[in-house]
Amino acid sequence: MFVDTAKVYVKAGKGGNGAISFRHEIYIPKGGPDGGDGGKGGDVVFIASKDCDTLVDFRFQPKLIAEDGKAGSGQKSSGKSGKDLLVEVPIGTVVKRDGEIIADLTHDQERAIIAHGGDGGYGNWHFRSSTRQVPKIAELGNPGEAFDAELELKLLADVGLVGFPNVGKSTFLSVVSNATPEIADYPFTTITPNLGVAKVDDHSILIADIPGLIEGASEGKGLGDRFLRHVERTKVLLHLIDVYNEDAGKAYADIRTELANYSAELASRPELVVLTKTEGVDDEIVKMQMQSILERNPEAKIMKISASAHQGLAEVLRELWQIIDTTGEEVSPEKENVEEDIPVITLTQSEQKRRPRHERYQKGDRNTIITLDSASDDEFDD
Ligand SMILES: Nc1nc2c(ncn2[C@@H]2O[C@H](COP(=O)(O)OP(=O)(O)OP(=O)(O)O)[C@@H](O)[C@H]2O)c(=O)[nH]1
Ligand SMILES: [Mg+2]
Repeated sequence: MFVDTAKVYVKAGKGGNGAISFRHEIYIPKGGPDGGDGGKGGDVVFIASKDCDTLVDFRFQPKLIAEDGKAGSGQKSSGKSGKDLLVEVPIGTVVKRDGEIIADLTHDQERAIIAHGGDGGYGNWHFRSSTRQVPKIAELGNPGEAFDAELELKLLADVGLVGFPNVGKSTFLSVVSNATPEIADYPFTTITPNLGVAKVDDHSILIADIPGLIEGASEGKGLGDRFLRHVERTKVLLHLIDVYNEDAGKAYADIRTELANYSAELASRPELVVLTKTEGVDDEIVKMQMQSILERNPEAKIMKISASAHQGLAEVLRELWQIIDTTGEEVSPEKENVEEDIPVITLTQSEQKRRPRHERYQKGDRNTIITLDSASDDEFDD
């Protein structure tokens, strides 16, 4: 099952509590405090993996909970840190918290900490001083971050195939790449996106095939525009139009309208237009259809192919490579946002954010100090 959105509850581990303990040793009647620190709670970490291609697992496992840190103990022993929970997600997974992007995993094995584990609390050993020789206080561990994370898969590819149903998008993908999409002579054969790698000269081009669009897709007609998210992050759109269409110009304009309704950014993506199924079609008809598209967009770059007769394919791939090559950096608006104004959660940043615990304690902004009222004075051998 191809699932491209999911909601999961993530909960990082709680930090372990600091210990309140005093040395008990024979011949040392007044053993000092020796309560160790609590261990850090485990993080929930996402790892992008090329072996994972859908978010379906999250439907069955909607709670991701990392291990708590262990409490400290006597003899200044620190508690063990909780284990991080490592979760594989498909490449192209965008993670949001309250609608804001907190991670965007675009490369194989890229990692992001989604929920940070809480710090462990200091044990009483840290609170000794010349005036406080019997510190009966220790810190509680901090809770780990916990929230509902929204996951969205947006495929990353060089080329996105768009067009009406049945124009030959999947056939094109199947003849130029290693992909084996379903192909049939009826609309909406493709109901989930397919990826394939095409090779031309010495270049590899990653192509995403999505279900066909129809007029009104942006209002939910047909399969709607929900699959357009999978071509949102491609560098070039390959717009396929059936040469047998009554009016190729209108077909072109209708799909352009749907793209524009979905996103202005997507509509301004570099584009190559291709007339399909042209084997055995009179050159005059091909020309007329091209002319009709040019009337809608005089700038359109139009080529013709026949996937079944393997005509014009290398030319189209070469042209696509040219555009990809001159487009430069990956088109990934969301990613740019992440870098510009949304703090990416990484270990280093989060660690920077954390003030040393003794500082927090001195500023008195922490109310998680536990006192050991119940710890009687016989803890401390008077
Ligand atoms: N004659 C001819 N038929 C083709 C060519 N390419 C595709 N077809 C036929 O067109 C029909 C639709 O092809 P698909 O590749 O499934 O079309 P699609 O655009 O992926 O369709 P959806 O997934 O429904 O959006 C099939 O019957 C194909 O065999 C071609 O070059 N020539
Ligand atoms: Mg298809």
